[in-house]
Amino acid sequence: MSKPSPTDNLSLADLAKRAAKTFQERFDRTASIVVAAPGRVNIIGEHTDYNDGFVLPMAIDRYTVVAGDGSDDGRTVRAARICSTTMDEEQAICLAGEHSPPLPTWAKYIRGVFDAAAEHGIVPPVFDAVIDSNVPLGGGLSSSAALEVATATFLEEITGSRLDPKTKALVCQQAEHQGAGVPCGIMDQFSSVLCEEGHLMLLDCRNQETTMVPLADPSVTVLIINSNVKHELTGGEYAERRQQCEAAAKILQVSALREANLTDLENNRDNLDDVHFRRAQHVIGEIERTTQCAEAIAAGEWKRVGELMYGSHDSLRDDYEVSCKELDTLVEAARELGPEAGVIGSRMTGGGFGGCTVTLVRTDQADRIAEAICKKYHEQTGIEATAFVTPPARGAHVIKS
Ligand code: GAF
Repeated sequence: MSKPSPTDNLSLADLAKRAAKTFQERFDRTASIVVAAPGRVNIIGEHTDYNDGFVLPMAIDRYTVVAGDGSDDGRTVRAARICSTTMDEEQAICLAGEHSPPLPTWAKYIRGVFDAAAEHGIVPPVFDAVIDSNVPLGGGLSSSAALEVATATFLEEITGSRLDPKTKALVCQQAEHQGAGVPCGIMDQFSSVLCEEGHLMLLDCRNQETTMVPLADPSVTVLIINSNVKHELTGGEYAERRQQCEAAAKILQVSALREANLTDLENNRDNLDDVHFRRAQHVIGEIERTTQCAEAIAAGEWKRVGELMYGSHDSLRDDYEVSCKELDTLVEAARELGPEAGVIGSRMTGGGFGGCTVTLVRTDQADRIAEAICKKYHEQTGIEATAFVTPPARGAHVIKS
């Protein structure tokens, strides 16, 4: 594996211990509550969630941990003191009402969860907390969803009030909308809350029903490779894609692209411009690929899984235009190695414009494959990629209470 970051190999137990120790050092008492929420990787079903489609993510064994304790130090402003080790920063975040001066982004996500949870009657007492994480930041592995869901799990624990898991995920999605101003779909927060160890989660984003798909073949492993680039572009690309999908759905006279099929699209070729046609073609095709891929994984039809993953990547690159040269380089390196070298399939994962690829590989070849892809990537781009393998991990949970 190439260049692990210092926290890459940290187990959840060690991460939790580290957060609790930092809490003790900073606040001079024991953390009474420790909770964790994972990042996610999406195996297939990209940019389908906000089109009422299917997605097939799993939780990764990289977590955000919150260690904290209620505080009765009589502070006059009702604010939580929160120390982020990842950001190396501490903020007093008001539990409600106006906050001045403006908060940094990571704290806005937390404040967003306070606000959204309050709408469901969950209002915490004043508390102190430390946040620690080994979810790579900005890598398309949902570090922000992990932060939101860990915060919501902490609020549940400190108040003793439980949210229904789907409501909890929606509370966290609302926090993301407010915190980052990105009109994201439901995949990331649902994954962090609901995913189960050993399973992929087929999520129907129309009715929010989940089907757990076991990833039970020990000879198959999930390899994540971080391109270590994040193209900022104008920042509005995600919202623009979403608007284009809505406009295409309108022209096709359906409430969401989930309701259309490729024949409807073909019949409307003259009514859609090239861009809207291609955006809709990606989404409609991707929704179909996702359910097919879940079936192929359950049946152990790995050749088919590979075809669907490459099909997804090509469509994201050509029709949806959310890939980039670095992600394409990683996927092409995997594709060139092929099944003889133990590669099942590969694609970009997450929103795009940088971040990670997900590659299904034969377990006994994982190290060699990661090394070969990272080497090729470095030769072609001059950038060091970072690779790790992960089993499908457990969703948000309480470690100590
Ligand atoms: C981001 C969003 F947050 C998700 O909702 C999803 O749309 C994804 O991009 C693309 O599949 O992670």
